[in-house]
Amino acid sequence: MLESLPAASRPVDWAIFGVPFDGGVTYRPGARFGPRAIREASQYVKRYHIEHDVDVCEVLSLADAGDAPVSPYGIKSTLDAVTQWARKLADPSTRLLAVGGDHSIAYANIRATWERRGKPAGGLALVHFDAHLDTVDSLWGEKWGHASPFIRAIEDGLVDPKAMISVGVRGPLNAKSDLDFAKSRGVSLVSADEARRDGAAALHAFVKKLGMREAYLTFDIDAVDPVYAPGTGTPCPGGFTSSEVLGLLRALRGVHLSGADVVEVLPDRDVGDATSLLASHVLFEILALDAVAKAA
Ligand SMILES: [Mn+2]
Repeated sequence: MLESLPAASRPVDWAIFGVPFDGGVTYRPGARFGPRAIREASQYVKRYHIEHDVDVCEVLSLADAGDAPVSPYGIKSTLDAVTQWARKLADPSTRLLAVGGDHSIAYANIRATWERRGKPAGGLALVHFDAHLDTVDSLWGEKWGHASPFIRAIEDGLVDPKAMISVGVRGPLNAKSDLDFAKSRGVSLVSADEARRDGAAALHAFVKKLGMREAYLTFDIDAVDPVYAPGTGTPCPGGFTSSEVLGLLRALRGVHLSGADVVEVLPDRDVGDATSLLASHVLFEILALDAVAKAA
């Protein structure tokens, strides 16, 4: 019955919300202004996806849920406040798409998503696009920064490392041992070089292995080369072009998404809104993946 109503009249499939917080950064601040820049850039994103042959807004009911509450003075207090707020958003079946903010905020959306999807034992499967692994135990005595969301999520049982794939990782690193945690827990690592060679095949195989199991998608814009996404806080050369990364996202066709985030857009360092515009298209690609899965 509901399906016969226009998408906008149905319960919300995806609540999209901003998390204007950058208290977790190690280098350049400013990602707190990401949500408003991405909202602005998203005005020029249209609804029909050519490659997936799907009208995203016809299939999905979407809502901008505004911004989550944050405290610029506290990382953990912000993550707790965002989790608590996101936990109760919209319909219980509504999935959450968080727009950062720095990558520390992924933990809050992952926790809220894990709870809303029925606290799956062993944690959520995770698709992770990033130049960095973000599994640093602590920096300057702080355990909740943007370098640490996935070590915390794995420790807390919210993410299943054996069902986690990190795509776009590249160096230089502080030490070879920076990779140890992810490797020891069984995370699949696809470096930027490997992804450029056969990333689509690796993602396709990952989706096939998941089958009906849902996955959360976390997308750090610094997976993309700073030439294409200059507006970010910890840029690393050797990343994907816009076209490459959009192709990799499309290679996830068939995935069942539990939730997602797009983070680390820093508008003050952007050039011609290229980074915000790309981020808004990444949001569209994520929604299109869900639309095509639902339409299938
Ligand atoms: Mn990151």
